[in-house]
Amino acid sequence: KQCKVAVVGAMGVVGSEMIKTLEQRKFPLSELVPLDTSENEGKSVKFNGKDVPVQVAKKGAFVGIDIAIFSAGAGASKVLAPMAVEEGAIVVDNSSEWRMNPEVPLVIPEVNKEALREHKGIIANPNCSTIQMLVALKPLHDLFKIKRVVVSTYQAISGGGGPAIAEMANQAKCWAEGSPVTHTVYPKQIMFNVLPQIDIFLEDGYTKEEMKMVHETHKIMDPEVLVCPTAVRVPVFRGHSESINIEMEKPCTVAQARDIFSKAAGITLVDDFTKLEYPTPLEMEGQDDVFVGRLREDKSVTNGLNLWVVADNVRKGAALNAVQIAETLISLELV
Ligand code: 2RA
Repeated sequence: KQCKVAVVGAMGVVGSEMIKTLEQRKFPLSELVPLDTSENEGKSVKFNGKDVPVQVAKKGAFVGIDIAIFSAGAGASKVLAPMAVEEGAIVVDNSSEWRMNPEVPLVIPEVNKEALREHKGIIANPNCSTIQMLVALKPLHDLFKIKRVVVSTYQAISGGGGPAIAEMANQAKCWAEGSPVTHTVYPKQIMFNVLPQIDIFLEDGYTKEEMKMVHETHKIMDPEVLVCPTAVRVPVFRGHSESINIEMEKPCTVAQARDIFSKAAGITLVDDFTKLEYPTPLEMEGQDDVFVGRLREDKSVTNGLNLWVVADNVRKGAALNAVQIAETLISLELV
């Protein structure tokens, strides 16, 4: 089936990556409709070598659209996603707006694609840090049942979009020139620094980003898995890394885990410390897979394992996962 696909937020970091991903994966498109705010009207995006004009995302823009992939922020999704559904489109939304709505499937195709069958028009794309963690953990959970996860993230600034990328680039420029280094996007200087805060703090001292990892794991994989997260912003442009410690019900050796990861969908194992082989965000940038390495037995608990998981947050953490959801809707004949 050929689909008419709209990308909402087409001029943003993730929207641009979505368009690139649709092109690279040869998505069965009858037409691409890039949508954005009125400020971007008149601009165009490149798709398959042609300039496609950007239209305004507003009432009426979704008539005739089969699938609308949104990455325009929660505020825009709240208003525009129901409008798009009313006009006949299926929405795949990358914002946080609909993720925990019980009527909305929250999907990582490698983990829970069957949830798509329950959709009522809107499907949510999980948060980047949850996506790469669960792609890695699902094959182990299926075989050994994970009881508890302790995760610390090392998240790239591109998770904050274009202004965050510009802020760190500008900080590097100012530092090199000897000018004062300022910040407005992040609460403190990010260049040469590490910030243990992503998104706002909640009353109990956890951040919203941390609690997304807890709630989304429960919705997507298993409500019984205990998750203890710490989310940290690091001065990396692209690619989130995660140090993950798990406790399982059944024993799993490092050799078994390596074998499972080497066969799992969407995962590349990079794990040979004798050759200094482990994944890093710089090396994995632009790639589709979730990369797993540094596998070690946790000798301090029964059935414990440590792993290091890296993925391109703009790609698998956002654009690619959304495009894969759209591809799966077609393969399951849900469009
Ligand atoms: C971040 N989780 O990395 C966000 C992006 N969705 O800031």
